[in-house]
Amino acid sequence: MTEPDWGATAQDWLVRLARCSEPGPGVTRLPFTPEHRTALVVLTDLMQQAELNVSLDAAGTLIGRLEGPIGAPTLLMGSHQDSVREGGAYDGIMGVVLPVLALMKLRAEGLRLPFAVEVLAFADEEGVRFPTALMGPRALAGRFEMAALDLCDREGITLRAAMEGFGLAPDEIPGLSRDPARVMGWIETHLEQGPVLEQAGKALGIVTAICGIERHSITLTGQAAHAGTVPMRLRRDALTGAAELALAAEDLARATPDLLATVGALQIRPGVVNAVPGEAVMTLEIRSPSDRAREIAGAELTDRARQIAQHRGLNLSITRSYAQSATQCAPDILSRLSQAVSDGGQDAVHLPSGATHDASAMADLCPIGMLFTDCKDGISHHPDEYVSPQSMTCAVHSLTRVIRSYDPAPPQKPD
Ligand code: HGY
Ligand code: MN
Ligand code: MN
Repeated sequence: MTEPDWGATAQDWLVRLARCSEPGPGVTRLPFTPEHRTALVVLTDLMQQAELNVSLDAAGTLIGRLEGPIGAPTLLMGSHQDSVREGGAYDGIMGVVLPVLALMKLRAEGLRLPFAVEVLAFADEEGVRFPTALMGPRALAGRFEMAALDLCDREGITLRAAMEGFGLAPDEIPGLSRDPARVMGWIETHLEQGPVLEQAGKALGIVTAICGIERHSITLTGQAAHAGTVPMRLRRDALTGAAELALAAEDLARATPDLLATVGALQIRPGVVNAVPGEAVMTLEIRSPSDRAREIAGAELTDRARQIAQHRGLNLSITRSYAQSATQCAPDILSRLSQAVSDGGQDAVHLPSGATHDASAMADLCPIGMLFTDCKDGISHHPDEYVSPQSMTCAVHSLTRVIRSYDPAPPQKPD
C-alpha cells in the first residue's frame, strides 16, 4: 500500500473542521455551541475511520480510544477543539487530528500495542466564552472546581446551563478523575504560535516548559459627562485611568526579563464620541515561565491600579479571575520526542512555550510532553494561521515513532 500523504490528509480534515465555525473571518468555535457540536460530528467520523472507540465524557471531552490488552495502562494524546474569536484553523484542533492519523498509520502497519491510546478533544482551552478554562483536563486530573459551573458568559448563560444544554451532566464531572497509575503520560501536538521554529528553518520543536499565566478582571468607574461642558480638571474619566494602567503594565513587562503583560480586552461606556467615559472594563493578563516573577508583577500592578484610581477619583474593582502555574515537561517524554524527531532526520529544537495549553492542566495528572510544529510567519489566534502539510507529515511520523517507543517489542520500522 502506498503511504498516504498524511499532511495533505490532515489538511483536508482541518478544512472540514474549520467550517464548524460562526460566520465571519477565520474560525470562531466556542465550547458547548452548535459549532462545537458539528466539530464533534466530524471528529467522530475521523476517529471511527481510525477504528477508535468514540465517547463524550461529562466535561464535553470527545475521547477516541484504541483499546489495549485488559488492564494495560493508557497513553493520552490530543488537544482542544475550541478556538478564539476569528481565530485560525490549526490551534488546538490540529493536535487532535494528527495523533488520530498517527494511529491510522500504525494500524496500517499492522502494529498491535501493549497499551491503550486515547486521543482527546477537550471542549474549552481558550477560556474565551467563560472566565475559566481547561475543564476537561482538570476533570481528568480531579482538579475541576464545581463552583466554576456558576460562571457566566457574556450573555449571562452559566457554564452549567451551557453544558446541560449541550446534553452533558456536569454533576458527573467529579467521577471523571483518572487513576494516575493507569496513565502513561500526555503528549500534546500544537503549532508553536510564534516565529522561532520557522526562523530556525525547523518543522518541529520539543517543548521544555509551559509558561504560567494569570488574568485580572478590572473595572474602573468614574463619571460619564458631556464632552463639551465639563472642564478637564473636573473630570473622572475611566478610560484615561485604564490607559494609564495599560501603559504601566507595558512599562513593567518591558523592564522585567521573561515577563509578558497584555491588556487584551477593553470596553468603555457610554462609548460615544461626545461623552467622557464613565466606565472602563478591562482584562490584564500576565505570563512568565517564572511563577515568582509573575506573582510579583501581579501584586505590583494591582497596587498601581489602586494608586491610579485614587489620584483620578475613580472607583476600582480588580479581581484575579484566573491563574495557572508554569509547568515543566517530563524529561522522559522530552527524550522520547527528541529521539522520535531525530530518527526522522530532523534535529529537534527545544524551546519553552509562551502560550499555555491543555498540557498545563494535564501535568496535575501525569507526565506531560509537547511536540510543536512551525507556523507561517509565527501567526496564530488569527485567520491567517497556517501549518504546512509537510510539517504536519513530519509530526505524524514523529508521533508514530514516539508511540512505538513505548512498545518494548518490535524495533522501529522505517517510515
Ligand atoms: O492563551 C493561550 O496561551 C492559549 O492559546 N489559550
Ligand atoms: Mn491552543
Ligand atoms: Mn489558542
